[in-house]
Amino acid sequence: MEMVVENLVYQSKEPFLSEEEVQRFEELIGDIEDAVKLEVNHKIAKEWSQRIMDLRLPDWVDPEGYTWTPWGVSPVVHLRRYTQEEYCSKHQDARYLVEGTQKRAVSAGSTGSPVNLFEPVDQFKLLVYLNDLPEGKSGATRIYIDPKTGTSGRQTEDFIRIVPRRGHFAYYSLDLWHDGERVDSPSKRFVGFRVQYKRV
Ligand SMILES: O=C(O)CCC(=O)C(=O)O
Ligand SMILES: [Fe+2]
Repeated sequence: MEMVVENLVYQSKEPFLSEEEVQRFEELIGDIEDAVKLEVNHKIAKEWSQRIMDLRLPDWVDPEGYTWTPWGVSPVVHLRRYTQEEYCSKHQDARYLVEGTQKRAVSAGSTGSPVNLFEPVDQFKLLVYLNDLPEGKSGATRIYIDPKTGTSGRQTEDFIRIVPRRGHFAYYSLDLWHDGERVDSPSKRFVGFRVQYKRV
C-alpha cells in the first residue's frame, strides 16, 4: 500500500477499507450512544491484526537511537462519532496495558513510561476514517510537528492537516500532539487502532 510519509505521520494514498468493511464499522459505530467508545475488544483486534500487519508499517527509531518494529494490534479499540460542532482538543494518546477486559493507561511519551522496554508497547495510532469530510470544511485531524526540529509539543504551532476520507487512514506516533478541528459537517466517524511495537 502506498503511503505519504512526513516525519512520524503517514497517510494512505488508497483506501485501506473496502466499502463492505466501512459498512461493518459503521454498524458498530451506529450502536454507540456516547461520542466515544474506547473499549477492550479482543475480537476486533484479532480480526484486524493480520490486515494491519500486512500494511508493512514503518519501523520507528526512538530518541536514544533504538529501532522498534511493528508487532501487533492492541485490543484497545477506539470507535468515535462526532456530530456537528464537536471537536477534540490538543493531546497525546495514552498507551494501555491490558489484562483480560481491563485496561490501564500508562503515561504518554516514549521516555519515562512504566513499561518493560523489551515487551511490545503501543507506539502508533492507525486512525481509519469512515466518512469523507466535505471539501473546504473544518473537521480535519491536525498533527503538530515543528518542521525544523521534527519535534512535537503542547506549544508547537505547525501542523500536518489530514482530511478524513472514507476508508483511508492516518498513521502517527502516539507521542505527537494532535487535535481534531471543530466538525463543520453533520458527522465524523472513525475507528482507531493502537499498533504495538517491539524493540529489535
Ligand atoms: O478528531 C480527530 O481527528 C482526532 C481524534 C483523536 O485524536 C482521538 O480520538 O484520540
Ligand atoms: Fe488522539
